[in-house]
Amino acid sequence: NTWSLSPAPESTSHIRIDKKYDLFIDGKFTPPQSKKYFKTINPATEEVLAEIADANEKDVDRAVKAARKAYTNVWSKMEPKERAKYIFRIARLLQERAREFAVIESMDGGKPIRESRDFDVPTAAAHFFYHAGWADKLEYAFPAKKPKSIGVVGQIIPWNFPLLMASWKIAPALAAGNTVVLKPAETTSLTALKLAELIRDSGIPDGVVNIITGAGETGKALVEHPDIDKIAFTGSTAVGKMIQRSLAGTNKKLTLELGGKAANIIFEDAALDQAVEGIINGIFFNQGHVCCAGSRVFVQESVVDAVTRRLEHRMNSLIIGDPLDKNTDIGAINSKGQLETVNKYLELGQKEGFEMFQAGNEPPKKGFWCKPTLFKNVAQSSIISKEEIFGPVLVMQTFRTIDEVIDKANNTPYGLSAGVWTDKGSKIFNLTSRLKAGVVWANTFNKFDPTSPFGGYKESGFGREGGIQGLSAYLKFD
Ligand code: TXE
Repeated sequence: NTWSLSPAPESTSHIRIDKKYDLFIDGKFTPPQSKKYFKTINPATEEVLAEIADANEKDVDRAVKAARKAYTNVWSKMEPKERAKYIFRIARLLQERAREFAVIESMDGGKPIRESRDFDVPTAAAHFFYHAGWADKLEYAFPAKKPKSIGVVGQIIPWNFPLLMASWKIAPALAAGNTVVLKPAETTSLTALKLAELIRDSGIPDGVVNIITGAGETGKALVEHPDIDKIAFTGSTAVGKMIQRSLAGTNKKLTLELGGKAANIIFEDAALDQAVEGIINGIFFNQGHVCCAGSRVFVQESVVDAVTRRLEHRMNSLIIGDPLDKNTDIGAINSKGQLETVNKYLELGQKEGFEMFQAGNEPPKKGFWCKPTLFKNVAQSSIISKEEIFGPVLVMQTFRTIDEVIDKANNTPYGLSAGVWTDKGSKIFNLTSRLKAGVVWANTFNKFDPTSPFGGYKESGFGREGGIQGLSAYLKFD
């Protein structure tokens, strides 16, 4: 990993989490006019970590006004190379404070420290570095198109990659010359608020980035605010559709990154041990709280026994437990509500009559946990093979021919990602052009890079994040 970090600390005693967090508006932390706060808990222990301000419509209005003022008076007038310096500084500060961010991300969201330390935080820093580079080169990125900033951007993000999603949203918006009001998800606001502190420390002008906290009502107020020029949303397909409906008839721009039900396809000629690692990474990374998770595995009939044997063996070695333990593979489910959703699908899968295999050690008594789960020989028509579960639950199906597996893989309302495991390059090219997915990984899975655009088709949304395509979503060309 190019952005490698020092190991996570054994003790978390020097990690500062305040008792109470206010809203970050116009460069300062300010109490909510609502006077309300809600609690954020550690899903691995159920302990309260902090109280978080619950922004109401007036608070949203204050944040949008601050962003507008900063856009008009400062940010849109600033030399692009100056803007670049601030984005670069944010990246550097994030690298310097990487340990703190990794620990808090794992405490607030439940993900294993190995993942927050080696993936979330370094990839977030990489996004700021990458976009700092674009800020003064927009005319080279879009020759003859006269790129211009859009204005004030409202951004709403989910709880599965809180810091990383904040960086995917904020970095390109700033590089393109916009100002931002961002709302993190209510169960995981802490690293976004820590990022607010860091952004303030970068010296960026007040009001360029505003971070407001709250639940769906706060998000709704942001979407509906008349002085927002663009909304960027990552979250559930249901809320994405609501936002799309509420913006109909307005001039606001919109990009949506929604759910998925990705196919991970294993051919008989694949290196099976590697493919099994790819299946494990595809579905158990971040407890399966991943929009592009390889939640449907398709195994060619001739190798189904060999793959199942290896997969079960590998699943048995996974360690569930304390997210701050460096040996942990499967951390806590993000919230009680999400655990209930996942459990509902486990019951449904068994009721539908499919054989269920669960592995791993007994999880701790307190907290929200789900053992890594495999449903075998699942029918195409079943609910568990159709709906996004968003937990560590894998659904296995079989196939004989390429055409059959393409039909099955595309038989979903989603179209975010897919994986192909084979020794034959020709098969890879055949599949990548015929699978209706925004990203297709070959002999790997869940690989992300700021230079590569990410996004979906169909009910997985529209617009791209990352690369030149992601940058263009924050520009206008008229
Ligand atoms: O998502 P929501 P939830 C899927 C996943 C999961 C399900 C429900 O299947 O089980 O969605 O998760 C804000 N106007 N994904 O209910 O509600 C909310 O505060 C504006 C897939 O937690 O979509 C949060 O900041 N904003 C997904 C953000 O939307 C609103 C990631 C996402 O929460 C709003 C998350 C409203 N009316 C869940 N209501 C992915 N694609 O990665 C809520 N929000």
